[in-house]
Amino acid sequence: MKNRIGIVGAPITIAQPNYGVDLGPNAIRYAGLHKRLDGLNVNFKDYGNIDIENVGTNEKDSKTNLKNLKEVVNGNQKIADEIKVIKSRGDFPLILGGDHSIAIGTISGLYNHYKDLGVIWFDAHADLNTGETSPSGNIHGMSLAASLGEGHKDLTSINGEGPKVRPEHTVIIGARSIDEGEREFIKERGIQVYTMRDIEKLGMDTVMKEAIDYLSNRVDGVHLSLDVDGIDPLHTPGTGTPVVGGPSYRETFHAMSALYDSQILTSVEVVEVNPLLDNKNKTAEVAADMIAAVFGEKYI
Ligand code: HAR
Ligand code: MN
Ligand code: MN
Ligand code: MN
Repeated sequence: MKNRIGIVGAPITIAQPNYGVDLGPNAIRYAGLHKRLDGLNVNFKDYGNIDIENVGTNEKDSKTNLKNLKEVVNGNQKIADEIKVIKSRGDFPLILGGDHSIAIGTISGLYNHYKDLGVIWFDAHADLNTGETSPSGNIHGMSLAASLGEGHKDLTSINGEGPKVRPEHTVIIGARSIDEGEREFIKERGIQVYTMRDIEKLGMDTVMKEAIDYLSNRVDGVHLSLDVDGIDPLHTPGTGTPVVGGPSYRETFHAMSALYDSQILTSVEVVEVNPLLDNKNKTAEVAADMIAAVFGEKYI
C-alpha cells in the first residue's frame, strides 16, 4: 500500500429498518482498527464520521415505494462530497458504514476519479432492487442498482446523472438471497455473480482468481463493497438481514488476502455492522479482521 489510507465513517441507518447501523463506524474503531493498521505499518488518517441526520420513518412512499428517499439522498450527497475530498488528498478511501445505501454516495464520489471503475460487491444480497421491484422499500437493497443507473432519479443523480459503474465491471460474490426482479436484472445486464453454489463448486481461491482476472483487464480502479452479511451469520450476528449459508470467516479472510495480494483495490467500504444486534462487538471485530486482511495482514 503506497497511499495513505483515509478513513471515514458514513453512519446512515435509515435506508433499512434496524436502526443502530449508524453506530457501526465507532464499533469497528473500538474493535481495534487503528491498532491493526499500525501493526501493518501502513499510513492512515482517520477523518472521523460524516455528520448524518438519520431522521426517518418506516413508511413507504405510496408513489415511489421508497422509505426516506430525501434523507437517504442528502446523506449520500454528503458522503460523495467527502470521498471527493479524500481522493483529492491522494488518500486511499476506507469507508466505515452505515447501512449499504452508503455505497451510492461512495461510488458517486469515486466516479470522477476513474475512467472505468470496477466494483466487487461481497454480499448475501444483490442490492439490485428498484422502487418497482423492492419487496421492502428499503433503499439499502437498491444501492448497486442505483450505482448502475437504475432506480429513482434522485438516487442515480448524486454527483451527476446516470450510471457510475457499468454492469460488465461489476462482480457480486457470496449472493444467496436474490429477489425475482434482481434475478432478471442480473440476466439482462450480464453482471458477473458468484453465488454460494459457485463458491461451493469452485472454492473461494478460484472464485477470487477469476474475479480479479476478470476485472483487471477491464478497469482502472476497483472498489470493494463488503457487506458483513455476506459472511456467514455464525461469525457476524450483528447485522440486520443475516442469511444462513454464507462464506465462513476463513473463506472470507482468504478472499480479502487474495485481494491484497492482487493489489487491485483502490478503495474499500465495510457496511451493515449493527452493534445493537451484536454479541459483545463480535461482528465489528470480524469486520476489523477483514479490513486488516485486505490491507495485508497475514498469519505469519
Ligand atoms: N433484497 C431485500 C430487499 O431489497 C433485502 C435486502 C437486504 N439488505 C441488505 N443488503 N442488507 O445487502 O429488501
Ligand atoms: Mn448489501
Ligand atoms: Mn446484504
Ligand atoms: Mn444486508
